[in-house]
Amino acid sequence: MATEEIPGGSPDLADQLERASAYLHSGTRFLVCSHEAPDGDAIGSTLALANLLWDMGKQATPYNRDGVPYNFRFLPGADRLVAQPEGVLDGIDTLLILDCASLKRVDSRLVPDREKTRVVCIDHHETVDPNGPDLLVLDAAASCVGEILYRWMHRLSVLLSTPVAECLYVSVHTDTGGFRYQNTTPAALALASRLVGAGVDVWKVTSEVYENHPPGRVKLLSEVLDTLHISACGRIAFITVTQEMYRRTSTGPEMLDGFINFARGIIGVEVAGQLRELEHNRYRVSFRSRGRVDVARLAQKFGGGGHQNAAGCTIEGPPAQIIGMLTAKLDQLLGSATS
Ligand SMILES: [Mn+2]
Repeated sequence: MATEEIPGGSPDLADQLERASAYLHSGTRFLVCSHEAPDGDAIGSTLALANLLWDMGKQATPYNRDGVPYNFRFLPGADRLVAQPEGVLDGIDTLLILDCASLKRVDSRLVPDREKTRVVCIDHHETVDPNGPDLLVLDAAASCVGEILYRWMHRLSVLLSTPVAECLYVSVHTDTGGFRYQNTTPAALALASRLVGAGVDVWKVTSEVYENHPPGRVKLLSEVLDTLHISACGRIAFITVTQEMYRRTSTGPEMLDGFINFARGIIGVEVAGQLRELEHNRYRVSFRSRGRVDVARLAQKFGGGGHQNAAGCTIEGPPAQIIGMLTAKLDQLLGSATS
């Protein structure tokens, strides 16, 4: 069915999408990719755009170094997503990077020949890589990258198929936390309405995404919740995930989605952190803020980035030391936030 206008969308975005359309029309072989450890917006937008390109008769390869998480494998095109970097850039004239603006976060093993390959980033995060793409389409007001893609489709006057609508629905539903977060804007809800109108079976999609877990995930959750550490002031909570826990529960990092919300959902907690062991004494730290503390700024101090309410970085050291150090820094930030 035809797309319909949704509220919002800046003149800047319209201009950037116009330029992106020129890349789309002149390109013939596309690689569509997103950040490592993909979430629903990363996979949803990657597959929405791949399906759209296939519908347009283009050659397109969806790529993610970590593959498709188990709960998004039902999405149309998920079986065609490539997770091995060897040869994926061969013959590619246009590289489309979604939901992040840095090739480093996609896969450092992918090194495009910038003479032959045009790089377009479509993102809604405010942290931007200085070694930029040829074109950056950035709308920090967009609820998800899927929303930007929908606006793009509207400009292109392409039809919205049910498979593309399903992928976009996963983008907007997951990135708004099931329409709970601040980014649940009139545009996000209008987009959802259009997508359901285009044939998305809501319960089919949401039960696949949210109620389709292997038993190991629940056992892992039980172990992770045992590590809950709440600061003396009660406003900062951390959970820790180790490689040993994956081994005991036959799981992996792809099973962690949403665990941090248990820490954030505690009365009085302002900031939750999750330490995920990458290797001995090296942890990926994710932050979730209830709003007053800008965790993207904290993450940036450690070379990471993200949004005000959700950000991450990598820190070396034993967990107790990392938690102690971050708790002290967050105590300061919370002090200044309350004064
Ligand atoms: Mn996103």
